[in-house]
Amino acid sequence: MAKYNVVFVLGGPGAGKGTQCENIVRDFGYVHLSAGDLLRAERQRPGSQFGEEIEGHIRNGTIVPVQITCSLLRRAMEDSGKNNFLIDGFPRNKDNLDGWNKAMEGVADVKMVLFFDCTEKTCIDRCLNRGKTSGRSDDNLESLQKRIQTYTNSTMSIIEHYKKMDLVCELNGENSPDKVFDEVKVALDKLSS
Ligand code: UP5
Ligand code: MG
Repeated sequence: MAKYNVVFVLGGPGAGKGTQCENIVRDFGYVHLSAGDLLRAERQRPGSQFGEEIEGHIRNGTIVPVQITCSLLRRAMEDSGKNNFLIDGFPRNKDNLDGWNKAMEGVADVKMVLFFDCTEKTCIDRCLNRGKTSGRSDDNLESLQKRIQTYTNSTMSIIEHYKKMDLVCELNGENSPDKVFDEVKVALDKLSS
């Protein structure tokens, strides 16, 4: 039997992945692991051999090699002592998907993919607005255009892959946070029933 239950949370930059994950943690008791947050923490960790490489990818909106991201995720899963995880912002491309499947086969079961669909304009507006206070080195127009490009060229096909496996629950990320969460609740209730 697989050890861990996983819900992947995908969607463009600023689609509301982190916001909805906070709601889910509060009401459903999953552990939230944001791949982006784990990478940002690793970038800051004194002595990390990956700091510069990670920062280069984040600023350019490109994707960090899966060995780095997947080992950060796996360590966080093991350290938590828990079984149910929301993995936010991963897998983003084929390298991520293949690396995850190889490392986590028999260890983790992907139960569902929550996909927040948002227009490019909404994604950009939200991230630029957040950029006024976030301090994130990628919340600027130049990085955002690259993030959107990577999302369109590399991540959409991962969502399609999971659609074919009938695992995707697609939600309209344009709605208000409360309305989006109403839909999230229905999806997660179904999963636990
Ligand atoms: N907001 C949220 N929901 C709203 C709503 N319904 N209505 C109105 N406003 C809403 O939200 C963004 C902003 O919008 C906030 O101000 C929020 O209040 C508001 P948030 O919930 O933070 O959106 P989220 O989807 O989490 O946006 P985020 O910017 O975190 O998404 P990204 O996917 O771009 O960023 P992430 O941190 O996942 O990745 C960053 C970079 O790390 C990547 O570009 C990549 O370089 C690297 N990375 C990897 O290489 N590999 C990985 O596996 C993961 C990341
Ligand atoms: Mg986020």
